[in-house]
Amino acid sequence: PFLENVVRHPNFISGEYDTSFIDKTPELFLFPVRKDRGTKMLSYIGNVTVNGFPGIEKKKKPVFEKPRVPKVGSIEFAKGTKQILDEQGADGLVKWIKNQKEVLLTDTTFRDAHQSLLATRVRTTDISHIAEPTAKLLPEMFSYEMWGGATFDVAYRFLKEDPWDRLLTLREQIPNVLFQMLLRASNAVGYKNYPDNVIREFVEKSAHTGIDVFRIFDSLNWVRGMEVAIDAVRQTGKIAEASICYTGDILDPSRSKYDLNYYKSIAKELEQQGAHILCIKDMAGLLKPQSAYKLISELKETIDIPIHLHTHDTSGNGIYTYAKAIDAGVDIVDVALSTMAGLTSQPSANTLYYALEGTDRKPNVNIKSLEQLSYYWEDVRKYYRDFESGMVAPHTEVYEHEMPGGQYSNLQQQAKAVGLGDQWEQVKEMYSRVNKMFGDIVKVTPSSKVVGDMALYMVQNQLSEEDVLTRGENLDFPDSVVELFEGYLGQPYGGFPKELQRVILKGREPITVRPGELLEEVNFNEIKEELFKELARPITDFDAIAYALYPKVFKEYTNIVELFGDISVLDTPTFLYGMRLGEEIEVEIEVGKTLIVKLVSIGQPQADGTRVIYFELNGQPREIVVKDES
Ligand code: 3PY
Ligand code: ZN
Repeated sequence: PFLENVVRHPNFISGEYDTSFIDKTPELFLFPVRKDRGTKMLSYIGNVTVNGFPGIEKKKKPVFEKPRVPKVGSIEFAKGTKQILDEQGADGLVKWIKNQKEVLLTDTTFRDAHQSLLATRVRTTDISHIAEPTAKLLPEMFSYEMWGGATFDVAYRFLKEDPWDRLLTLREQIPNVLFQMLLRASNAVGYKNYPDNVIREFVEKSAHTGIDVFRIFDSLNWVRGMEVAIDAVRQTGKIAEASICYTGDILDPSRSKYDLNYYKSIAKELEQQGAHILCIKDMAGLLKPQSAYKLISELKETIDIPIHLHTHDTSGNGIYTYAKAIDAGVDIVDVALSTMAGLTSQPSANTLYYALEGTDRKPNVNIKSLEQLSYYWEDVRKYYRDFESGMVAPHTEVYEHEMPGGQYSNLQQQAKAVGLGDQWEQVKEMYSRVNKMFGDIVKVTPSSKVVGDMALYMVQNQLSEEDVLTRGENLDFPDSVVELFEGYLGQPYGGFPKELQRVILKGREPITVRPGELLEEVNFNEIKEELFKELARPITDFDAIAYALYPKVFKEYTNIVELFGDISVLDTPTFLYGMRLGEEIEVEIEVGKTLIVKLVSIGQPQADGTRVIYFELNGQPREIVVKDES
C-alpha cells in the first residue's frame, strides 16, 4: 500500500517532488483498511432493507415489471447535430438552425422532466439503459438536455453517484446528438455565486467531458452576472445559449415592470455579449399563448440569433403556447417524452407532433420512436413513485403564485418539515406577497428559493409585510434572504426596495458590483492536496471541482462510497427498497464481473440495536451486521 500511495500522490503524478517528498508527506503512511466490494455492497443492501431509503416511507420492496427497452441492435447511429457542431463549429451550427423550416426539438427527459416530476431522483443506470435506443431512434433531436440544474448536487447528495460519471457514460453511448446542460451562470450548478475561476474551470471540464450546449441563466436576469459564463463557454468552442427568464405577463398592463421592451433590450444585450442562441426560459410556465406569439414575433425582429423556448406545462397550456410560438417563428422548443411530460414537466413531444400535423413546421421526428421510448419511461417512472409530487391535474393557480415547476413540490416538502404542512395554502399566498414585497423579482433557482424561505419564515412567525418593516431590526431573517439583499446573487432589475433592504441588512452596506469580482479565487491544487490527505486515493479534477462547489456534500458522498463502495451499479428497486426475503439479484459490478446476491434471512434485533442479515454471495453464506434505526 505504501508504494501505491506514492505513485497515486498528485505531487508524484505531476512530477512536483524531490527526494524529501516522502519525508514531508506523512499521509503516504496512511493505509486505509479496504473491505471487499461484495461486503460493502451487502452492507448497503442490508441497511436499506432494514432502515429504508432517506426521504421516503419505509416499505416492503414492490414487484416491478422489467422496463420495455426497444431493440435497436441492428440500427446504425444516424449522423446528428453533434456532427454538425464538430465539423462546422458553433457558427456553422447556428447557420444550420436558421436554415431549418421544421421546428427543432430538445428532449428534456434526462434532466428537467425528472427534476420537475420526480425530485431529480432518476439515476444514471436508468438513463444509461435507454441511451443507445434514444440516440438511434431520435437522432433528429436538436439536443438532449441531460445535465446541470439540480442533477449535479442531487447525484452526490441523494443518489450517491458521481454526476461526472453520468456525463462520461452517456457521451460514450450517444455519439450523434448535442448534449445540453443548464448552467446557473455565476451560481454554476449551485445556489450561490462562486469565484470566476471556479465557473471557468467548471465550464472547461464540462465541455471537455461532453457538454455541447450550455443554457446559461442568471436568477435575476442580470446580464453582468452571465458575462463570465458566456465568455467561458465561447472559449471552449461550444454553444452559449443565453437565457432570459420569463416573468410577469406582457399582456397585463398592471404588470408593466416586465414589458416587451424589457425582453427586447436584454435580448439585444445578450446577442452583443456573444450568445449563439437566445433562450426564453419560462421556468414556471407563465407564458400564455398570445404572449408567446407577441414575444417571439417581436424578438425575431430584434435579434438575428435563433430562439429556443422552454416552458413547463403546469397550467395545461403548454402545447397551445408552443403552437403560437411556432407560428411566430421560434426555432427550437423543449419537450419531454409523453410519459415524462405534462404538469410541472415540459409539454409532451408526442402531443406536439400531432398538434403540428398539417403545418409546414411539423418536427422531423418519428412518432413511433417517441411512443416506443415513452413505454420505457412509463415503466421506469414507477420505480420513483415515492418522489411524485401528488399533482395530478393541470394547475392554473401557477399564474397567481408564479412558482417554478421544480420548486412547487420542494417548497411543499420544506413546509411540511417545519410543521406548516396544513398551512400550504397560506404559504403559496405568502410566496406571491413576498415577491411583491421584494419588488416583483425574477423567481428561479436560487432567487426562487429565497422567496420561498422568506414566505415560510413569515407564515411560521405570523408576520405581515408591515411587521417586517416595523419590527425588522429585531428579526433574525433567513441567511438566504440576507445574502440576496447584500447583493451576493447580483442586482435585480429596478434595484432592491430601499427601506426593506436597510431593515434586512441592519445597517450593513450592500455590494453593487459583480460578486465574482470580490470572491477570492479557489486554489484547485490545494484542494487536491487536502482531499488526498483525507481520502488517500487519487483526486481527479472532477473531484476538486465538486469539492469547490459543494464541500460538505462531496465529503459526505465520499464517506458513503468508503462505507458501501460504488452503489450506482445496483438496480433502482434494490437501491431504494433493498431486497425481499428469498429474493436473488444479479449485480454487474464491472463489465464481465457479476455478483449473485440472495437475501436469506433477517435476524431479530439484538440488545445493542443491531440485526444480523444473512445473505448468500455467489452461493457462499455471508453475514452482515446492520444497526436498526427504527
Ligand atoms: C434549475 O436551476 O435547476 C432550474 O431548473 C431552474 O428552472
Ligand atoms: Zn425548466
